[in-house]
Amino acid sequence: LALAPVTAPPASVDGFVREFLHNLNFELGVSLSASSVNDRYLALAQTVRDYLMARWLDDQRRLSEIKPKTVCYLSAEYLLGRQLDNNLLAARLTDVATEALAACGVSLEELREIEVEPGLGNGGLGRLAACFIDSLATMSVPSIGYGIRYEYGIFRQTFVDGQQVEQPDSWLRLGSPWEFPHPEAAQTISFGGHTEKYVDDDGVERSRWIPGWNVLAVPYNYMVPGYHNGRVNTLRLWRAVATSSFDLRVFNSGDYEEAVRAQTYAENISKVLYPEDSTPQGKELRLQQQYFFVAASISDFLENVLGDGVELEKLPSRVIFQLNDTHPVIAVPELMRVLLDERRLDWDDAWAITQQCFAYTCHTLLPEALEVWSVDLLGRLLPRHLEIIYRINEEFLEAVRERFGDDEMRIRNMSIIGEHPYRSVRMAYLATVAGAKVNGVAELHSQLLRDKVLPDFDEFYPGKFTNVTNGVTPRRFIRLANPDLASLITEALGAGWTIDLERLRGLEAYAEDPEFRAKFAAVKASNKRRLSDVLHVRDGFDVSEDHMLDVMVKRLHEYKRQMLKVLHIVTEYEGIASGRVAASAVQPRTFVFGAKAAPGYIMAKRIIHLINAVGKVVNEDPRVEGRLKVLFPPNYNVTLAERLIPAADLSEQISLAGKEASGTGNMKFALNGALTVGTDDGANVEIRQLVGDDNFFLFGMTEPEVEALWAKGYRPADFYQQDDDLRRAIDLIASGAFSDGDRSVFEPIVSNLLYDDRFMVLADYSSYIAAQAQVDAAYADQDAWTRSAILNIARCGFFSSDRSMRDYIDRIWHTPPVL
Ligand code: DL6
Repeated sequence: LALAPVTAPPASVDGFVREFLHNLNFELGVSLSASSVNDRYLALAQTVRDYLMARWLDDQRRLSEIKPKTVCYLSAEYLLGRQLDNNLLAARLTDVATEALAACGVSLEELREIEVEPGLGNGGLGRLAACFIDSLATMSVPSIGYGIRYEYGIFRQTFVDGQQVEQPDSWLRLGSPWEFPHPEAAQTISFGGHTEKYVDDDGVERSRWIPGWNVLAVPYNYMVPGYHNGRVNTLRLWRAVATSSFDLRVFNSGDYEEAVRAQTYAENISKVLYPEDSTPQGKELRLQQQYFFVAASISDFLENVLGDGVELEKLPSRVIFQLNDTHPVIAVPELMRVLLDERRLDWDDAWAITQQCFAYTCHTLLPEALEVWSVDLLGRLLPRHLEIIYRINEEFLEAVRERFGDDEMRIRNMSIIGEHPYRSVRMAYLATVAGAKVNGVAELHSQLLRDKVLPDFDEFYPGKFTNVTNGVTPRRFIRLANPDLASLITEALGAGWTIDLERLRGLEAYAEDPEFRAKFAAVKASNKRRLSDVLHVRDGFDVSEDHMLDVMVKRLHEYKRQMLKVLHIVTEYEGIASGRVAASAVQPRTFVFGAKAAPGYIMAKRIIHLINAVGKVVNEDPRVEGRLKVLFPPNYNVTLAERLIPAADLSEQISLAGKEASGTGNMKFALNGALTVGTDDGANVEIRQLVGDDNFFLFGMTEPEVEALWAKGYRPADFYQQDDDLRRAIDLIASGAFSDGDRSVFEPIVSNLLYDDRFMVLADYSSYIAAQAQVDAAYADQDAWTRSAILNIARCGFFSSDRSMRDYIDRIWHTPPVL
């Protein structure tokens, strides 16, 4: 009996009802009639888990027997979004659950709405990781996602007088039914202390680390179900727990605060998601977080997944650790430390293995986002790792010298240790030296990475650099987010497109079919109504079906240029308010923003304030006759994205060329039939190539033009002087028109634009305004617009994260599916 396999409950309505009521009664301890909505949600989540459990356990057992090469995706962020619907869909349970709950008098819709999404990521990078693990499960690729179980995810954004105020995100407060804690499997993770030399039994001189303090890393496992393939992979997130919860002696002496200090210190490691995006601060806690989760993950893989008796030389045939940006790069010296100090390999063998076990994805081009750690801090927190990094660097620079001679400039430029403004470890360089492959996340980004960011490394390591263009999961971002569009596609093409997105090509023919276009337009209109309902309840906003829905949602960052969008809105408004343009001549538009600013990023917060201030004036001015509307729902997250994107007509992707590594929102919009107004940047370039110039509104300088203008000397004030519309828009902001006459409120924004403007908003303004005029003209022909929208969908199948995974497998991982 003990060996009987776990079986799933019967996938019938009756079976589901029984399981649901059992969980409600026996796991939550309430009767149906006395249960709260949260009780029912928790019981439902447990029921879905029960259906997935047999497959999960079976997959773990099979994989431990087969011992395939496994992708260990190391990422400090996973922006998962809500789990319930995704898991119901993957397990083909949506209909059964709907019926079963209805039979119990419970509305699935109501339960859906109370789920709190785990916001364990800042933006694109974290959401990409979530798309990737979905695709890996759907493609039956053996993989484990490793990360951190933050107690508080990305902050909840509220607006007070139009300004961002951050609230803690206590996502665990009402229970967290999707996780499986395993305190018994905790790993001990060490920090601090010192190293010492010793001679081992074979007479070999070695180093060892005598750590100063430890914490426990407790694994929390999450199911990652594949779509309709019965596969369930694992996401393993680590929580920090103090080794001894408090010092009883101190506690007994009455000093409670001191007694729990060590506990608090240790547990802070997984307390909060670092709220920075792109501009890492040199905070000790962040380095602790990084080392904490990679050390636990490597140890977990070696001890629990790899299994006994595997020769370490064979490690590269069993694992590839994919480094999601520089955050997990401290894993490189950690694997070296384990191989050298714990497994007693010699340096050359350990290094040969390590170099085959890692690959590195870079997600940025901004120099300030390339992470460095001061040697002081690293040496204090991880002294043995610093020694190892020094030796890696020594040997690397020796090889560079051998190849290029004593070119000191080159040596200084390539050294993993930087000297200015302080001695530091350049994590991107370490990852590049150690990684078997290095990839950028869109064609243009990968090219610029090779040509501009790491050119010496590209020369030194021919063939190491490659590109894998990002992708998004069609399950969450089409099937779940846009069910009516999904049905329409299935009606036209059959069901296979969800796992073979290139099949969307078949829609090209339908773009020419007036009946299909009418159906598509009806879906868009209904998505706008649905969005309006959501925003009405959430924020008291209404969205009119007759308005073009023009959406810019992404983190607030100057390089992404929300400011350019604001100038467009102010230009449109100023035209009407001054009487130069009749309100009736303007295409009715609702502009929607969604954006969080990093709490310490003052300029980004000012821009949020300005957007809200402009919105207030525009929305309340009767001269506008309601034809322009600005909505800025607070707390943009995955859940809101799933409502906004399907309703959008126009997708704003307007970063300065050469700054956005890829973008993934741009792909989600195009796949939901929004047309893009965008620069030649990131994955926009590939979107435009695929959808064609006629179905994309291109504007702005190209990356070489940006460079040329910088080289020549960029003077934003010249653009202000020479363009009447631009001058009027900036003057209106400067006049206090959006700040109750107080000119000082937005003065820092105005002077930044006029005298600095690092991201060249003013230089691209006129081209952007011209593109927006084309957008207006195109939207006037609704049928032609709809045709373009359908063509966007038809031609964007390339942007499935399944394709990204295939590219990683072919170019980097070499980890075939295990069916
Ligand atoms: O690759 C995912 C995503 C890209 O789509 C964005 O273009 C890029 O800005 C973002 N990068 C980061 C960088 N963080 N750090 N370091 O979030 O990655």
